[in-house]
Amino acid sequence: MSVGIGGAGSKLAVLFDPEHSTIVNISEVELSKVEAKEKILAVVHSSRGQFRGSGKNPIVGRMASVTIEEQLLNIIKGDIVFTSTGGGTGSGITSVLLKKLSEQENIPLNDTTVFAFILPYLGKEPLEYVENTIDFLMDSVSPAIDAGNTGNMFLFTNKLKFEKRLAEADFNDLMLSGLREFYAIPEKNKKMEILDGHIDYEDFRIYTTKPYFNHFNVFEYQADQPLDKQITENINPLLLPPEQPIEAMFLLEVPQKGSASLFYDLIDHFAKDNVIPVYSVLLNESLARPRITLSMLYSRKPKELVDDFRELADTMTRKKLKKSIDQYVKLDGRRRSIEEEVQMLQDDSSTADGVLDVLKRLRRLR
Ligand SMILES: Nc1nc2c(ncn2[C@@H]2O[C@H](COP(=O)(O)OP(=O)(O)OP(=O)(O)O)[C@@H](O)[C@H]2O)c(=O)[nH]1
Ligand SMILES: [Mg+2]
Repeated sequence: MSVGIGGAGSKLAVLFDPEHSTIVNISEVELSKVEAKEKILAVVHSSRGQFRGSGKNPIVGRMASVTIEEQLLNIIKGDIVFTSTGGGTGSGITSVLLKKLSEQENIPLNDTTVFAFILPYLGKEPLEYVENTIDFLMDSVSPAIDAGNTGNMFLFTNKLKFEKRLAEADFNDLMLSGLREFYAIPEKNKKMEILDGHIDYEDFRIYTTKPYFNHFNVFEYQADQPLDKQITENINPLLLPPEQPIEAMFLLEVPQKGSASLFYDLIDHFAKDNVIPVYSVLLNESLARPRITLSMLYSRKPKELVDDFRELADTMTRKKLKKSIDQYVKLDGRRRSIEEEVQMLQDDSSTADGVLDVLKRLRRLR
């Protein structure tokens, strides 16, 4: 089952699992626009009545979570939660959930929650989204990773959406078709002929309950190209780039049984860094070439992760400050050239006094 919190989270949760999705928002309008199995309105009042959005303010999201956090903590057990890190509702409510999870003693394997975060594209999205993301990663994701009480975390980025100018719905489909392929690994193992290894639902579940960032991709295996190069070239552009993997999982689908031994190349690749992947090789005669679904788990200090964001936020803040100074304070500290000075005087006085002024000023300027 999937749970979506806030605007982006709700749309993605429903796309990922239309039959079993729950969406959460403080905005009735946003809730009504998405078709979901269950809808939860987080009630939060101001003097003007129920909030219709947080106005990009995570404090409002956190206030709203008070009425629903117990209910939500139960619902998210064993599920995947989608939220943007930039909006106020999603990041505010999710920050409370992450804090509560971090404080728990022992979370049984089957109750562990996977998180999919959507990060804004630096430089193309409003400063508030970038600042909220920095706070969310530092104050909520980092302690949650340290506590080890969550499952995998996917760090999606809107970079490609802006670079390729994709329609939001098309981009969401793209993001989720990849994620669905990763989640299809145990199902494929159940249905297709296994040639080597095995990943059943339990193996898959154990892998996704580990508290690391998950970077995955699907690509065709080019037998004539070095594997290291192929792996580097097939970094998923919809996710933040991975670090050195701690664990890995792959599914190799081959069109003929004779190609099954290609998987040893993958094992060798990861063994160089002492990583022993969970894997399976399946026969898929509908393919023209072998195909790999590869996932790597890595750990990265969120501090490093946010450095890029912070640098950009600083630049954006400076630009914003400069803009408001330019708008409200007219400071003309520039010295005029003599020609400009003469021109100005000629413009505002053609009288004899004016000519005298010109002469006086010219002397002063010299
Ligand atoms: N990929 C993708 N990103 C989205 C989508 N909708 C919003 N976003 C991104 O999500 C961030 C804004 O967060 P929202 O989820 O809309 O905000 P919210 O959690 O509802 O919080 P409010 O500020 O209260 O509206 C920005 O970075 C948007 O680019 C979507 O459908 N797909
Ligand atoms: Mg919203």
